Amino acid sequence: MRKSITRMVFVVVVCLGLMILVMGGEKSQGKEKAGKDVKSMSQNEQIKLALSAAPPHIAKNAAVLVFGADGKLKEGKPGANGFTCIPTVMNLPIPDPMCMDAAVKQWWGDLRNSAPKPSNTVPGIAYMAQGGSHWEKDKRVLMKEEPGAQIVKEPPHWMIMWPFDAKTTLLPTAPNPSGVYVMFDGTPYAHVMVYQDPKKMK
Ligand SMILES: [Cu+2]
Repeated sequence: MRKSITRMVFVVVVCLGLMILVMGGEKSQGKEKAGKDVKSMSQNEQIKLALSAAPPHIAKNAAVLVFGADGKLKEGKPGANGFTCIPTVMNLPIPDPMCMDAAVKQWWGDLRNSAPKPSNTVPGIAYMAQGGSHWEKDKRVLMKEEPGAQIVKEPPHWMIMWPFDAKTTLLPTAPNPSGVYVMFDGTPYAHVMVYQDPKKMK
C-alpha cells in the first residue's frame, strides 16, 4: 500500500512537471517570435540559416549580416558577388532568410527605417529559398500586423523589387495558383513575388 502511494505521488509530480514544461514552451512560442530566437542563435547558426536562402552558387560568395548581442545587424561574413544574406526578414515564427542584391539591400534598409518609399533606382532581385510568411486579412496581403490578421506561409520564392502596379500590369495582388503576384500592391514597396524554388536554379 505504502509503496503504491509513493508511486502515485511520483507519477503525479512527474505529470505536473511535464505540464509546466509544455505550457512554458507554448507560452514562449506564442509570445517570443522567431526573430528573437534567430537573434539568440550563435553567429554560425545565423550564417548557415542566412545562406540557405540562395542557391549554393550564389550563397558561396555572398556576404552575410547577423544579429549581434545588442540586437543590431553586423557583418557575419564578407562577400564577393554583390549579394547579402540575412537570417530573417519578418521575425515571424516561420524561418525566412533572404539573399538580396545591392538594390534590394537598399530597398530593405529603407523599409526597415520606415522610409516613405524605397530609394533603389534599379529593380533588384532577392531569393527566399526557405519561403517565409506575411500578414493577411480578408485575402489582402498586409505590410504590417493588424487586428484580425493572420500569418500566411509563403513557399520558396524569389522576388523582383520594383513598384509594379497591378492596375497596369494586370498581375494578381495575392497568392494564387499561377504562383505570381504583386505583394504590397498600391504602395511604394510593391514588388513581384515569383513562387519558383531558387534551389532549383542552375
Ligand atoms: Cu514579398
